[in-house]
Amino acid sequence: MRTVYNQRHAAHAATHEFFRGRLVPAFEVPARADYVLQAVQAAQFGEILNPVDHGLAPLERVHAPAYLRFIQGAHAEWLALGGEGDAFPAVWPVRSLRSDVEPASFAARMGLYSMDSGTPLTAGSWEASYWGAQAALTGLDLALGDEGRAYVLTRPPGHHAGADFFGGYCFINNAAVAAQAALDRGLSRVAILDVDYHHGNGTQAIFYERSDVFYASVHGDPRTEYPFFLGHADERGAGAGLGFNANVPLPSGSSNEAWFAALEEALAPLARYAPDLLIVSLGVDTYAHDPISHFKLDRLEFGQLGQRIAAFGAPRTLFLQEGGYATEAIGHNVVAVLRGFEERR
Ligand code: OKP
Ligand code: ZN
Repeated sequence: MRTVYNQRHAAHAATHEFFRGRLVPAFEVPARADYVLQAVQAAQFGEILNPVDHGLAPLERVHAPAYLRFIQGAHAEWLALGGEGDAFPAVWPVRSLRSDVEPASFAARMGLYSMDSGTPLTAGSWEASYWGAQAALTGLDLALGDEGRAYVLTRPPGHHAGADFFGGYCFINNAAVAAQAALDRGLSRVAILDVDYHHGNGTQAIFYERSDVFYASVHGDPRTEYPFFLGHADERGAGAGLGFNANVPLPSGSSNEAWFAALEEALAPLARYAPDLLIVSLGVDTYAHDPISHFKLDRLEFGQLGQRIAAFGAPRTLFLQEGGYATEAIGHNVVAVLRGFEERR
């Protein structure tokens, strides 16, 4: 299986993030991708390719153009106003406030276009995220070709980013961009299996009222885990999308047995859906020693996950890197998934 590596990822390098009202060292750091690259190289899975530029149009199929323009220029605006270092939002248009009018104030637009203060907007956030989406589109090219599969090594992650907001370390929703591009190239059914510890609220929201993309996720229960305000089991889609969304939340600290049972619950409706393409939002923050998450998967279980995805038997499979914060272990965990997949397919 070939890898597409977003070599511009390091342009997004936050030193700190807000946590419990304090700035703490950032978890989502460039070293994450460096470790995965080393592990993928050592595993000799095959060629490692650079992303091919597919332009802005495929991003605009998912994200509001005004949002993309904002992210593109936001850090320069922040500096021009005398801001130093990374930019953070501090005010949000919650219930009863209007979000249909774009304010002139930069601080207000930061809030309009975000969901949390835990996501530093850096000088290189746009560059890294733009090329991350290009990497996803290049991976899609491979998955739609003869090989039928690819792994996209990128950061920052994407699954929390909505059509017009950033958050949860995410700016551009790579899985959504790839899914929409696949439909635009003539596929009719795309499934997204999100195995990151955190619910992919952005991906779910983007496709919630549609039947052409089925979103299924196993994740930490939002009653206690980020992103808190989405990811409950009763969210099954709406309108034309009713029945095309499946959430399997699990309590923090759940056993591996419970996790694999939940995976089966998520895979069952996906199997009935019989997608032309399976996109895997591959977060490995389900790892037992992840510093911000609370499941218990380890090398053995990551291998079993890869095997199970292979046994699912989608005609095409695209793995996209999402979370995973036990920096030195991420590479080994990703390789375990990909190796399990390759063995079984
Ligand atoms: C992104 B992805 C920890 C607070 C948690 C948000 C977590 C985003 C996870 N300091 N902040 O789903 O792995
Ligand atoms: Zn996560």
